[in-house]
Amino acid sequence: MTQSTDRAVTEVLNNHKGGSQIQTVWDRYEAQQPQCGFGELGLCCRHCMQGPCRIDPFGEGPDRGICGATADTIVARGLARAIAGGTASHSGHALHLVHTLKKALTGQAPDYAIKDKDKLKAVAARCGIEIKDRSSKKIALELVELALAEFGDKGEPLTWAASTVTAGRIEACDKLGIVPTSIDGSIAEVMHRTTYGVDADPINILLGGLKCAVADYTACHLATDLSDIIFGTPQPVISKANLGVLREEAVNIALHGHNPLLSDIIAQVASDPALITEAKKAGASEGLNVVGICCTGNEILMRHGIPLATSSISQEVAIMTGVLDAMVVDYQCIMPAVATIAECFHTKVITTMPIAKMPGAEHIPFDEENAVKCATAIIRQGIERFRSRNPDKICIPHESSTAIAGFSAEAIIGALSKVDADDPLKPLIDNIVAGNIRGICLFAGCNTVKVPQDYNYVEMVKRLLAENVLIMATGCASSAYARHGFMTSEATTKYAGEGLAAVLTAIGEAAGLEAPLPPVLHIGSCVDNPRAVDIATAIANKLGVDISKLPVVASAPEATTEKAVAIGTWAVVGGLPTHLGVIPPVLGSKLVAETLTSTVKDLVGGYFVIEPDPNKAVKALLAIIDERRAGLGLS
Ligand code: MSK
Repeated sequence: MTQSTDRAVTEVLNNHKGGSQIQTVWDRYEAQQPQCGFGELGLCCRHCMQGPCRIDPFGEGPDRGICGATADTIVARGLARAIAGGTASHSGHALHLVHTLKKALTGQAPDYAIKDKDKLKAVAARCGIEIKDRSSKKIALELVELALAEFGDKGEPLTWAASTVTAGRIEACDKLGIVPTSIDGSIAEVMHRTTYGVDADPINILLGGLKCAVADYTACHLATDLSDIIFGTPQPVISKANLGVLREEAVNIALHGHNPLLSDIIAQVASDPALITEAKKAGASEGLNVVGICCTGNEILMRHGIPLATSSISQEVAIMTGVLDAMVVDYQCIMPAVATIAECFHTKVITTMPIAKMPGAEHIPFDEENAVKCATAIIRQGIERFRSRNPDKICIPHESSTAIAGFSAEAIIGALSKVDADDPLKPLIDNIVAGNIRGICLFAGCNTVKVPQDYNYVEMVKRLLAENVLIMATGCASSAYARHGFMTSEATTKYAGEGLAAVLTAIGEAAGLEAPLPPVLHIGSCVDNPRAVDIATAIANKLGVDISKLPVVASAPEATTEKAVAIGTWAVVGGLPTHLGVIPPVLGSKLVAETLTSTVKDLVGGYFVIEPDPNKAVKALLAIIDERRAGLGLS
């Protein structure tokens, strides 16, 4: 199978100088074939030591596990646990930010501060905190306490969820009994109810999963808000994306993972003239070159314009260029294989978080109380490692695309306000009503070895843009579109339908760009998906309808992680029809599959569309958009 549609990735895979013993994610996938059919269908249960149990999907063998659990129960349990896993990741990410902001406010983490006071006030006001005549510090301290309460036993609906969605969403969740009152409590509840001998009702288990997904949304939104407060709310920025951003004459340091807490500080410290001089003295005539991988890459691209080297699935390939001097990782979506591949090159892999170590990597503990010192030490490791680079192993592809990123909800509203300062949403809504914008699609999620890298993303977006669907993207989806040149003004001219192109041109010119806005708006990392909900909620509230009525859909055509499962599930609860291009392990239960793709529609308005073929997926999404337009009385 073709590994990737990204020419830079295939160039390195075909020409790298690391030796024939190198195995990448695609080789290991081949080595795993054939994969377990029971696992693929979700019919394997290992929740107790009497197992593992497997249900025969053909009805010729066991139809129950040893405890008596049916296929429906086993599949529902597996899905709920995946949602809990994703939620735990986002909870940890968000809580880390809350603790750091608290330390900054109490003087324990002097390298952090409140960078965006307007965002602080806006978030605090939304959360019901008194703003008038109070200092930023007092407001922030109260916000921190409110945020901490979201993780514990709050006993009432979570503020970050309840204050950011339409009244209709709250009502729908209330009716189903899926309003969480604690982020971490929701995770614990799923783990409890899916352990041996607790919840055996598949529908009840699924409802627990939906509730946990709402907690995941809460954690994501909280993380986005706090990142913006501490590091600044992204604004449009022009940069480059793809492996061609690595430079032979510079010390190349890749920042990989998710949380901006370390990467943002490294991004700042990397412009220190003394460190640049050290790099030059080591022989790197172009000094330091910090690049991003995965969602840490998206965070520093959005806020600092730092080039994005590649996405999660091709993280090993960055090392195989032979010029990556250090790969610095925090947590999530980091393959342990990077340390193995690094043995074939000079790259130093540096882990930084106590919960995310890796055999073969060097661990430099990250300490927010000494963030700049820690970042400086890490950069020096990269400079030192540059000295042992082997010129015979260099294989840098030339491929890189211009990418305009930084479209936070505030940046989008800001651009629209240049068209109508009094009523910024009006131009967007007017054009949706007129059909110039047929609908909006949020692309989220990862890459997977099961699809040639980016293939589904690119195939789908070309067709949707031609049909005047405006695209927002996060996570590895945004990386795909950045690397394939969809985040440029030229892409609007090349791919957007007439109506969409006219709208993007008018906004771009009003905003002083003298060119159209890109047709794919990079709205952030995977934790930033709530930025799209903020836009949808604003549109829905202005129109006086629920989100579930809007011609807005979501797609994760190459989903991989448990985090993607959690995000997809809250998108459904949020009222968005959500396409998955990879079949999740639920087909072993007709009941669960039908509930997720059909029954849930009547309950929350959103539902999953499972379609591996990108062309059929586009047709399905366009039909849904048109159905929703008709529901609003729009042609
Ligand atoms: S990095 S969760 S592979 S989007 Fe956020 Fe990409 Fe998916 Fe990780």
